[in-house]
Amino acid sequence: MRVFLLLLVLVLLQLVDLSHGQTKSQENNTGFQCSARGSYPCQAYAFYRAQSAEFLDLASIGDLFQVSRLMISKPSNISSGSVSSPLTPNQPLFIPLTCSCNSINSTFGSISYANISYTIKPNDTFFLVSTIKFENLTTYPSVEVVNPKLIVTNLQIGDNAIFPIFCKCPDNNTTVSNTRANYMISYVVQPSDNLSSIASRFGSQEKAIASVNSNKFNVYDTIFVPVTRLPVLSQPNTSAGAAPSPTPTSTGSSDNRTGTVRGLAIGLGIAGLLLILVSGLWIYRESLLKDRMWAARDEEEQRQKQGRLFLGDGKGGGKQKMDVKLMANVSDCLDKYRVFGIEELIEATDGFSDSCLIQGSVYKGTIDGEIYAIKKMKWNAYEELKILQKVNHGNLVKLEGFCIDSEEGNCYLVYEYVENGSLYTWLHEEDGKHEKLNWKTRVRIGIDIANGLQYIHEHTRPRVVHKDIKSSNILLDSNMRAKIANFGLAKSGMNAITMHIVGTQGYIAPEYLADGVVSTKMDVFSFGVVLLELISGREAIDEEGNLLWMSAVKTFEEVSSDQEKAKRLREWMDKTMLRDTVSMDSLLGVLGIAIACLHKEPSKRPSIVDVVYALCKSDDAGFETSEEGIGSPRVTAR
Ligand SMILES: *[C@@H]1O[C@H](CO)[C@@H](O)[C@H](O)[C@H]1NC(C)=O
Ligand SMILES: *[C@@H]1O[C@H](CO)[C@@H](O)[C@H](O)[C@H]1NC(C)=O
Ligand SMILES: *[C@@H]1O[C@H](CO)[C@@H](O)[C@H](O)[C@H]1NC(C)=O
Ligand SMILES: *[C@@H]1O[C@H](CO)[C@@H](O)[C@H](O)[C@H]1NC(C)=O
Ligand SMILES: *[C@@H]1O[C@H](CO)[C@@H](O)[C@H](O)[C@H]1NC(C)=O
Ligand SMILES: *[C@@H]1O[C@H](CO)[C@@H](O)[C@H](O)[C@H]1NC(C)=O
Ligand SMILES: *[C@@H]1O[C@H](CO)[C@@H](O)[C@H](O)[C@H]1NC(C)=O
Ligand SMILES: *[C@@H]1O[C@H](CO)[C@@H](O)[C@H](O)[C@H]1NC(C)=O
Ligand SMILES: *[C@@H]1O[C@H](CO)[C@@H](O)[C@H](O)[C@H]1NC(C)=O
Ligand SMILES: CC(=O)N[C@H]1CO[C@H](CO)[C@@H](O)[C@@H]1O
Repeated sequence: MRVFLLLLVLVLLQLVDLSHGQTKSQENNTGFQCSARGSYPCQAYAFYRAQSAEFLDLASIGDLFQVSRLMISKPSNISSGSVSSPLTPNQPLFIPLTCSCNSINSTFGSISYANISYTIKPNDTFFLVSTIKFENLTTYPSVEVVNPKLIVTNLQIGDNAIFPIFCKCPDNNTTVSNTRANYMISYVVQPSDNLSSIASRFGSQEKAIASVNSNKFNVYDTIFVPVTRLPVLSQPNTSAGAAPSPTPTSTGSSDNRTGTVRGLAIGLGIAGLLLILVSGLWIYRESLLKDRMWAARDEEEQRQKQGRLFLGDGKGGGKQKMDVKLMANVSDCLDKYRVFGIEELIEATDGFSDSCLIQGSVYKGTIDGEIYAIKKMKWNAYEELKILQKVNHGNLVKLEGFCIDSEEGNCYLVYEYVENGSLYTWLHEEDGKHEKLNWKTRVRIGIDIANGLQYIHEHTRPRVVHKDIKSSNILLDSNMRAKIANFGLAKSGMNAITMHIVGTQGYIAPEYLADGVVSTKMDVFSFGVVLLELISGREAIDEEGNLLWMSAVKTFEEVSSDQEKAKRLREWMDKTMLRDTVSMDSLLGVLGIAIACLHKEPSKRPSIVDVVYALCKSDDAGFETSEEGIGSPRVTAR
């Protein structure tokens, strides 16, 4: 070990030496400064190559960047038929990003990036995730800057970190061939590149690239390529190679002063990298050793902690009846979430006063200036906690922490506060506060819910079934993007049979009601009902107890002529949407999807993957609605 330490010191010394050199390498890049005036946020794109085996399909890359497969396939010139096919190594992709200018603190200033949240997995370090999974589209020093609360050397599996994917927004002065640039592509310089090859690959100009990047850049630096429109990538099957097609170069004088990739710099970069790798490994090894040593102790301590939590301050002596096992389970989550004190929550919610009540047993509370939604439960929070700690997706409501009040025997889950409340109130409450949603927004909401479901059905192991999808469990944020809430009934594991039927009348799939069969297809069914609510503006079950889905099936099932169907739909739909122009094709498309989801036979219902795909497609202007509506991204064939 001593020898190793000595080596490390030598290595560090050398590192210091290197960083005194002239080249500022990407490894030392904490991010790109921005000023929030005007152009932020904007639509941007990252150029990404499908590389490691883990990321050879659009679904896993989509999960990594928190976008749907279609949002990648469209700008990347991948036909919609092959979104499910595996990608070939080195296949080029454009990943859409929402680029914003984020203030770090007053001394540090603001840097521009796209927020990508990422859950730490075994063996992850900021360095490895930045350089391998995100392929150097960010750097670990920048990850450290935007995650001041995480300790680099002590990352826990399940921690949430923001990976700031570098991006930049063009301003009025950013031009390519005297035309204002519409997008900036974040691009990581490869060893074989030079400025002119990059410019021609993306249909930009050397001068334009030089004007928005610092004077020198090295291999594996992220640079920004301004373009007036996204170039068309040529995908493996349509042409010979995996390289993007060089789009015709715009004319423009080259500016050789800048942008030379220097061999020396590469050498230094790689040496530095190796050194950091070695020290990273060492730190990892150390922490591993430590972990083992502490594991036994921790266990003991945890047990004691549980005891303490359970017993409260000792006054609650009579509460031993509470489920000890449950408490033991909850303690698994202690280190992943903020544990709130009951006093904190009481203060935040004005003593759980009615004025803070959102709905049911959910209260709105402000803690340290942040607003949270606080759900009060009896001791049955464990299932929800267990499931929520596995999931992390923009279309699922995020759990921030919890609190256990042993005095009262209550458990509180503390969630992110979602500003605009539930979809149910927007659709069904006539309080004058809620403007009627237009069709475009409704379709977007449908796609968001489907994306959230796709995540829990397809990308969690074991799969999670929500079991209680309904409009009151769909929350809308300030941009009217939907998030699925309330995992209180959710189940992990598939095809279980339950005796104990739970769920909400009007949304429950028939096979579950009849036989208690739990499968992802029951969520698909309930989702179909939510689509019907979006189309019709009616409630899932009316005052006389008529089920919406039955009414829809009866109205539309037998009709084969499109004309007749359209006629009935015009009768049936939410008429408030007629204030805007609504595409009948789009309505019919979504109705068709809803009806398919409601098939009595679960195996005949589409999977949520098919639903996501069909929904995006059924929308005429699929591209615009499935994207953040900034600018109008277009894939232009030249
Ligand atoms: C980063 O680069 C700057 C200048 O290029 C240098 O002064 C600084 O020491 C470097 N920082 C690190 C952590 O290497
Ligand atoms: C990709 O773009 C090329 C034109 O460069 C076009 O011929 C081809 O059909 C496109 N491929 C797909 C899958 O859209
Ligand atoms: C990104 O995260 C920062 C804080 O972490 C927040 O201030 C900012 O609004 C977020 N931006 C987007 C586009 O979500
Ligand atoms: C993490 O690293 C250990 C040891 O290097 C290895 O055995 C294990 O398979 C790795 N785990 C994952 C998930 O890659
Ligand atoms: C990222 O950069 C490092 C050097 O800093 C390099 O070793 C690594 O291969 C790069 N990753 C990718 C995916 O190109
Ligand atoms: C501002 O942020 C930087 C980067 O995280 C940090 O080094 C610095 O200490 C912070 N300054 C203050 C005043 O918080
Ligand atoms: C950019 O130009 C547009 C219109 O041409 C103008 O409205 C906007 O204020 C300009 N922004 C800046 C930062 O100059
Ligand atoms: C644009 O360029 C003009 C002159 O070239 C300069 O005065 C102005 O500050 C620039 N604006 C921005 C937003 O960079
Ligand atoms: C840039 O690279 C291309 C091939 O990748 C080569 O043909 C060209 O000569 C290079 N230009 C310079 C200035 O090195
Ligand atoms: C349409 C087309 O060109 N398809 C080809 C895609 O690539 C496979 C394997 O390389 C060929 O077999 C297909 O014909």
